[in-house]
Amino acid sequence: IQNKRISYEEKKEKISHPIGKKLIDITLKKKTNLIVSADLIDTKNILKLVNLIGDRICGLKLHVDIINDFSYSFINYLKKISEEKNFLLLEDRKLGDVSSTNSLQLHYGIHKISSWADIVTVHLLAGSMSIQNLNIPSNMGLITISEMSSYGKLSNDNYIRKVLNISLKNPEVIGTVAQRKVDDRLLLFTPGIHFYKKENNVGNRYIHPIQAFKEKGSDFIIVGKAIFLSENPKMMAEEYRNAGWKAYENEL
Ligand code: 5BU
Repeated sequence: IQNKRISYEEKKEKISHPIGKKLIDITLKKKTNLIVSADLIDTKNILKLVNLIGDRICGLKLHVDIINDFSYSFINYLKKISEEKNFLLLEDRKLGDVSSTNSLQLHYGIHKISSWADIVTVHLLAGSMSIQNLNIPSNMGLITISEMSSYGKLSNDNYIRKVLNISLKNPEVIGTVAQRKVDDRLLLFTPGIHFYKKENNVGNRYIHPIQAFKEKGSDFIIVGKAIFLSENPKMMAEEYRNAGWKAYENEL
């Protein structure tokens, strides 16, 4: 029987960026490919969630610009928990401007993303040079967005192919978001995950973790509302973690 996908161990050999390797190490150590998207607007609720799910995730994804009471004590505390519980911090900033502006948005303003985030998401609408000369720390990685999960996304095959090519050529890119299999040298992140919902009423589309691994060749599932809106986020996180891990193992 032929292997249908390469293992995390093999993938780690193909990834050169330290944060990509670190993410894989965490995944192997904690046996979880689950990234939780904490789309909550109060630090108290984010920290409450993190205390419940921290042991079960390899990464916590934030939209830091939605937080009403953002502060550095919050970030420092979150950073501390992320080190204790061993997960990475992803800021889903979706930068999309020219390089000089992307750089300002990464390093300055209230959030100073580059001072704490392990990984930041970027659109490449402005072209390959938009992610050059960003002056990010060597232990910070980029995730490009090739193809979103939403209904009516504007990316076509040609656009997606170009984003993937740029992603492969830029050493600061650790992976991408796409709804299809990508080169083994990129980590593939899959948002839009839900056990039974197919879509929500505002255009996001969902697939089961099994589909993510079997059909899309995913490496990491990103789950938001299915976990943080549930009655029991701890239990739900464990269920998505198990489902993601089983779905990965089934593909080997
Ligand atoms: P949800 O509650 O599981 O739908 O949250 C999904 C999260 O992933 C949310 O923070 C989105 O901004 C994010 N997302 C997405 O849904 N689809 C995409 O293609 C990308 C990000 Br890129």
